[in-house]
Amino acid sequence: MSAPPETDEPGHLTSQETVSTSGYGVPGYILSVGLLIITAYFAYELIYRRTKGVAAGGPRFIIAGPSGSGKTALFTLLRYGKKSTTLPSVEQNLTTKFRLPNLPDTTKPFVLVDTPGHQKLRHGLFSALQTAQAARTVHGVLYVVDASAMSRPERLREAAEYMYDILRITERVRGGTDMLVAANKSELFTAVPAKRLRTLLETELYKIRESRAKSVSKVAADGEKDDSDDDNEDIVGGSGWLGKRGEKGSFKLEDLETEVTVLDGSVDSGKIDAWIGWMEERAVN
Ligand SMILES: Nc1nc2c(ncn2[C@@H]2O[C@H](COP(=O)(O)OP(=O)(O)OP(=O)(O)O)[C@@H](O)[C@H]2O)c(=O)[nH]1
Ligand SMILES: [Mg+2]
Repeated sequence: MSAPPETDEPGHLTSQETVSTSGYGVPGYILSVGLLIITAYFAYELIYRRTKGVAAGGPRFIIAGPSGSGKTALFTLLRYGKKSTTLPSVEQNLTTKFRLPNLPDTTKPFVLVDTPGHQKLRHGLFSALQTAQAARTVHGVLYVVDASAMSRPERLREAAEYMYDILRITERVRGGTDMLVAANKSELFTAVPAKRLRTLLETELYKIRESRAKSVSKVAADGEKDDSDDDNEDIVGGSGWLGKRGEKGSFKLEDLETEVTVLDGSVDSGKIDAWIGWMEERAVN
């Protein structure tokens, strides 16, 4: 193999030197960088979508609420237009083909997610909501409660506790994420009407905030934990303050960034028009 022609003349470059100083041709170098960028992009997309669970991306509504309130029954009615018997859910139901009846056919379908209400299975909702908020793909949360059970203190407390945890997340984004409290089973004579339910929930949310704040102060006083870094706490069971700091004496949902609407309805009686209207208003905004 013969060596490339060389020259001692300063400033004189051989044809090889003008092409490359590293052993790669210029087009090859550009190609390598291009390939690297493309590979990195696809790797990022793959990992991001997998880990963040946004593979089924797009605007979405998320159904949450205590167990037995009628979430899966509502999901089935919204998605398939019919009632069906349900079992307590152990995992999420998700459709990417949810259409709202009064929106034009040209509107892209929405993602509708139904989450299990059992206390031990709620982490899925918390992470799905946080992910959707981060990706700005959530139109609203439908918080379904069994209105016929809301005159029972322990059931009301459970509904308010879970709602409190969700509101702590919806409050994290500017303007909040809208929430519909769907007061289901309103056809039953024991059902608490929407207006009254709103007041009951506010009173209960206030009590929860007080008791969580008290337990944090106690722990802090015992020297186990400093409550100054409230925002970094775990949401679930955390002490996180809901509403304006320093607000005492009462709790009003209207003071939150999150717009909370309470509306009666009944999946069993097919009385869900008001809830659909609420979704349609948010879907076009
Ligand atoms: N009376 C009455 N019963 C209803 C209504 N909607 C749902 N139910 C019943 O409530 C029960 C629970 O409904 P589900 O949809 O399984 O409840 P869920 O909220 O999905 O419960 P989890 O999956 O355990 O979180 C079922 O027996 C439903 O038939 C309603 O409007 N009125
Ligand atoms: Mg269910």
